[in-house]
Amino acid sequence: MSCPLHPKRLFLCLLISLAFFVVDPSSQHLEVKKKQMREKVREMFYHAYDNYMTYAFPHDELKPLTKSFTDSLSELGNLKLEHLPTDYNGSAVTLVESLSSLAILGNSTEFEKGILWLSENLTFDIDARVNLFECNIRVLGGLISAHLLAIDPTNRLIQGSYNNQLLRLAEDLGKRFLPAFETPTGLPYAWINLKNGVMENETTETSTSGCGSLILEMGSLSRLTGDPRFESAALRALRQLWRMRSSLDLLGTTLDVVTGEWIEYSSSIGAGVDSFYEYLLKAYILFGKEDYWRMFRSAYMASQKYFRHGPWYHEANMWSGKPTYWQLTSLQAFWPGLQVLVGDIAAANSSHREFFHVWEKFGVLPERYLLDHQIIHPTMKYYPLRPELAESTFYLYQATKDPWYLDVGETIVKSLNLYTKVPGGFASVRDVTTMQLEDHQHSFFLAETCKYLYLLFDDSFVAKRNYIFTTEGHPIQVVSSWHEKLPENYFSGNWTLSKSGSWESRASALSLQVCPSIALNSRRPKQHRESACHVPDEQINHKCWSNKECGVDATTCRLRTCSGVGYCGLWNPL
Ligand code: DMJ
Repeated sequence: MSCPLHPKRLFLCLLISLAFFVVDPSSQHLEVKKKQMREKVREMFYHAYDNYMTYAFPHDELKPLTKSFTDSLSELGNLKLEHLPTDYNGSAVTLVESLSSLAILGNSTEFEKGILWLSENLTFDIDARVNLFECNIRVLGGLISAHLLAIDPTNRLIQGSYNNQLLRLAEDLGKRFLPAFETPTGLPYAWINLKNGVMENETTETSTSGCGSLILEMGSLSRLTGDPRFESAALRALRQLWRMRSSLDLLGTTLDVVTGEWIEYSSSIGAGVDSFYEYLLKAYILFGKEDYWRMFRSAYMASQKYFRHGPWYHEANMWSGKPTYWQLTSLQAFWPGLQVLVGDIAAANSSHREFFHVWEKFGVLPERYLLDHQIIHPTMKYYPLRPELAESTFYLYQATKDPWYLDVGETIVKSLNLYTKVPGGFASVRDVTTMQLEDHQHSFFLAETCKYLYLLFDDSFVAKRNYIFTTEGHPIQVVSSWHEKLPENYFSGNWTLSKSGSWESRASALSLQVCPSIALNSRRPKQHRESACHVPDEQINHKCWSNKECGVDATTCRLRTCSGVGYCGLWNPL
């Protein structure tokens, strides 16, 4: 500001300048609240972590009610403990899953201690049948992410020397995955024995998410090791899956990896499919391959057309598009977070409100809620400490900075402490109508639930760096050298990508920056753009009679149109 030295003007200038330094009491209040909340979440994380380390480590997961352990990595393969080698002590899954959270909390001592222990003790040479998807997102993803955090100089997490021990463990595990992909279709078996490969008479049934959500971890492993086999196996499976889509661009939920036939035709954004969508978009962000975006765009459009009913998403038959099941599943609550990455903030906001409404109704989110009857599913009444609502809340707060999302986070924190905290950790809820507990603290509570809640109240980690989060909440750095071809405009640091031409304004929330369009505006002041911080839809519930009611999409700046069934969306292909 320039202040010419005339006394009257000088006084005015002083007043104006002072105003800049007066702290807005509401923002001060917000900062105090954020600080209190992040301390509460920190306490939650350490309550879960310390109990795990005391009563369960080096086994996989904690049983918080009996203060004992479970070896879930192999239990996930339905093996009873007596089938495991007698000297088997677990694979410390919760420790592997906790490393990236420890890094975000800035606990370099525990992070480094964990790495040392794993590098000296962790082995995958065990006769255990494990679920490929779970082992990939939890163990491979956890190791790769911690490796990237360890070598990122901005984190200063390692005091001594780090010799890529985690990457070597990841490479060993990745190699043990490869036999699963040796099928006529290239689609991987759902189960693999880490020591012996695919077992005799192994089931050939798997899920869409099971074979379509491997590319982030296996692609990163290839980029880091220079061994292309991991990425090409995961990519081949993804492409095969995409070839199996219906003419409506929908995929079923389960399939046969040998015949390549669909088993379950009902399609959704929830269980069995969820992370397939997530990985198409995030693979595009991470690897910059146009193919991923093309697949994602078609799949996303189809999801909006066939599943969406206002803020809700029901299931539909992949061939006919006709609704099958009208149910909300708690896994679907990740969807608004994904929509933030797409830039579809208005849609994200309206769905998120509905999930939160159900959370408030029960105190936590039940696994299934029947939308047509507005009642809880008779048997799936559990809440295993899932992270999805906290995850979406974090993304929406990043995109809008609307303090209402902090209140949502506070409600989630209160519920978790009220209903699930026990002296030995945090226990899953068996029945949300009675709040009866179950003796299990899943590792994703540390990898995701606590992490997203913490990031909601302290975004310094994401503000300074450009990371995407895997479906298990493990951060992977977005680096331009991994991009197939560099975007035409690459704003280092702040932007994942930005292109000219018809795609140009789809920079945005992809890099988790706030108000991206405003920043873009300042570079090209004459160009009109909507900001992701404003919800541009005229129709907040997205219902419409004509195109002109639908407004402009926040981040893509493309015109929304009214669909045949009366909902605004990005229906027109680019
Ligand atoms: C996590 O293991 C992952 O997010 C996965 O994709 C599905 N959801 C669970 C936790 O609910």
